[in-house]
Amino acid sequence: MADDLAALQAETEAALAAAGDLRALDAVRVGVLGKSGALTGLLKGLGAVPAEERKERGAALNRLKGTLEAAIEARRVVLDEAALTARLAAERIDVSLPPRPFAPTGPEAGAIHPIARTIEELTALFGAMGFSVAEGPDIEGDWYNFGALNIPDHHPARQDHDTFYLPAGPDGRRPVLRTHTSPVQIRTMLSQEPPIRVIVPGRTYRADHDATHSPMFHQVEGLLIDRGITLGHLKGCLIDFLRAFFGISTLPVRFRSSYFPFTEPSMEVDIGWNRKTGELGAGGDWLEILGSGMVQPKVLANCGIDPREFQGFAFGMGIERITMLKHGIPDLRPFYESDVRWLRHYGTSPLSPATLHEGV
Ligand code: 2NL
Repeated sequence: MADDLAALQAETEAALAAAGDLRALDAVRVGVLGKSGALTGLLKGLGAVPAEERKERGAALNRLKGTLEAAIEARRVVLDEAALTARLAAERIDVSLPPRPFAPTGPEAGAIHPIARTIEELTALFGAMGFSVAEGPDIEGDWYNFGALNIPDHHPARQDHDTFYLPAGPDGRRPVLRTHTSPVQIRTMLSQEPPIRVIVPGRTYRADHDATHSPMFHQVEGLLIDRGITLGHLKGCLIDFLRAFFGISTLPVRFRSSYFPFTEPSMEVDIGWNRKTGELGAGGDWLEILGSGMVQPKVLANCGIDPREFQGFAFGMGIERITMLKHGIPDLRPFYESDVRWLRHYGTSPLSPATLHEGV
C-alpha cells in the first residue's frame, strides 16, 4: 500500500478509537468519506494520476474505502450499545414512586357525561342489592322485542312504541331497533337458570322527536326471578332504590295500579315532590317515575321458566328522566349535543367514581 494510504488508515483508526460517542464517530466518517473527506479527495484526484499507475491506485483506494467503512460500522455498533446502556441506567423507573393522577384537574380534565354517571350509580346501587349488569344487541328480532313479552302481532302496544323497522331478513320478519331493553332480560332468562337478578341499562329507540323525546334514548330495566317472590319484595327493592338514588331517606313513594302486557299485576311508581318549585321529597304532589310489576306467567313460560315454581318482578324507567330530575336539568336535547360547556356544568369528575355511602 502506498505510504499516504497507510497513513490515512492509521490516522482514521486512531480517530475511531478516540471517538467517545456517535456524534464524534460521525465527525470522523464525514472527515474521511464525506463530500470533502480525505479519502473522497484522493478518489477525486485519481484522474490526475499517470495512466499506468491509475488502475493499481484505484484498486488500493477502493480497498481502503471498504476497510474504513467496515471499521466505522464496527465502532458504531460499540457506541450504540454503550449509548443504550447509559440510557437504561439513566431512565431507570422507581416503581415505588407514588403515581401522579393520570388526568389533569380543572376544566381540562374532562367530565363523565350525566347519562354515563347515572348508569354508574345504578350499577353501584343495584349491585349492592345483588344485581349484575346484562347487555344485548340494539337490533333485535321481533319475537325478542315483542312476542316473548306477551305483545302479540296486532297488539296496540306495537303502535304505541313507534318502532323503527329494518328491511326484512330471509325469514320475512323485519328486525327492529329495540324499543325497550326487555329483550335483554328475555335473552337472560333463556340462557340462565333462576335465581336471576339483573339490571339492563342501555340505548333504546322510538320514532318520536320533540322537545321531550329523542329517537334514541336510554332505559334501565331490572328483573329478579326466584322462588316465593312477592309484590312486597318489589316494593321494598324500589323504595330503597329511589331513596338512595335521590339521596332523600324520607322520599315519599306511592304505588298505583296500571297495565303492561308483560307484568301482572302492574304498578306505576310515583315519588313526592313540589310541582311549583320542582323540589323532590316534599310538597304534596306526585310525580310518575317508573313502571313495574310481577312478571306475567306467560312471559316466564315463553322463556322456559315454570311459573308455578318461580315468580319474579320487573321494572323499567327512563335514564334521561331520572337524571334530569336528580340534577335539575331542564332540557333533554343537550344530552346529545356534545357541547363542552354543558358537559362541564353537568358532568362529573372522572376522579370521583360513584360509591355507596347511604346513597350515591
Ligand atoms: C316503563 C315501564 C317496565 C318491565 C318494564 C319487564 C321485562 C320483562 C318481563 C317483565 Cl323481560 N317486565 N319490564 C316491566 C314493567 C315496567 O317499564 O315505564 N318503562 C320506561
